[in-house]
Amino acid sequence: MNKALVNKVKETFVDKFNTQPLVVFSPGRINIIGEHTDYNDGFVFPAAVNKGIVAAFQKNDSDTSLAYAIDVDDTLEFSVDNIQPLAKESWGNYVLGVIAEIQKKGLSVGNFNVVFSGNIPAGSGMSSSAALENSVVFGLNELFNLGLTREDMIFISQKAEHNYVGVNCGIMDQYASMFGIKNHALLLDCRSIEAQPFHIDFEGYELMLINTNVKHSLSDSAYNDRRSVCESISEMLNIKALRDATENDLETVKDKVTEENYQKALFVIQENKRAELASKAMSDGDLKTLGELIYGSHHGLQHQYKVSCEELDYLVDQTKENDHILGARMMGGGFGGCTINLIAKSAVNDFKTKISELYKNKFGKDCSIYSVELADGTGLVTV
Ligand code: GAF
Repeated sequence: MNKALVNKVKETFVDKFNTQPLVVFSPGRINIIGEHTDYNDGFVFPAAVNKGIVAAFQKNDSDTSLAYAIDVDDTLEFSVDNIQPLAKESWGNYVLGVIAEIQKKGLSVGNFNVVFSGNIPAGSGMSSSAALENSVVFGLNELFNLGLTREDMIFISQKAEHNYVGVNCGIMDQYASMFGIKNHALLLDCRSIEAQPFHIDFEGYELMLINTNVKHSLSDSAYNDRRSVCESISEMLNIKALRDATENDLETVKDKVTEENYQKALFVIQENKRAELASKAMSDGDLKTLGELIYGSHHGLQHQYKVSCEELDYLVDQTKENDHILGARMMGGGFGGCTINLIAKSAVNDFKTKISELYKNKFGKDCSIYSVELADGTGLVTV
């Protein structure tokens, strides 16, 4: 977490509202492997990072709430007694959606003021949305003593995203952001919502993100389409989710689905397996195998699930001839955002220079490169 960010949010709150706030930090996440498996009840391997959203809250005993987003310099005014969705793509839907979902549980919140700012690069695929939702539900839970558990909170955040933002996301992002553990990644079973923490120490290697700095606009609708395809094939197979299917099971409906959709379901089944194998490789300290699985994940996301894009594929392709990089793939929902790379620490500087130049020459724009630190999940900021 970034102290300057916390101070900025706190000071802005005090300037605006003349009272001391309760401050929450909620992190973004990376995902080592297991992409588009969460809404198929499968395995994912995310970790919370030290970039996120800081939110400062206080009750205001009035009939209006004010939410101010420093980063877009925009204020939203509303009453908790009349929560309605805003136009699509309004940042306020993340806030209002959480309030609506809290109210659906029969819990009541009063009016309040909140100020937000964050340092997760927009569109990077590091889930600023889950961080924002979690910061709101966590802050309101504290402020109004709602008695929600962390598990309750992640499902509230997820439903806010479904019902107010319009993305039928799985639970990975909200889970990682809420339950992150410093220096650990979490092998999460998205059916049981149980996770096994893995201490991440790759010795001479590290995880590096490269942001394409693009976000292609079809991402939300394509995401929901992919989810529907998975659900309809599960229904055909008479199972709860694709997590329950083997490749042989899928063969039995091959002639009832298009080749494209067959490949998508096959990807999910294979990606789920890769996530499990990755945890084994990590337990064995077998980074070579981990890297191969990561490349396999990208190949499937690009050619079978079809959620990659030219910029992501280019960044991954450039790593393939580099002996110091064991694996690279697109991360998150797709159509832009970051690649995640397993790279030798000794090679980071040279590769950064090289890839920055290549990317700029190819696409006429800069990529951004971040080293990640794995962090604790959502919590109160006490300093
Ligand atoms: C997005 C979603 F929000 C997650 O639930 C997950 O499905 C991910 O895309 C793909 O793995 O981040």
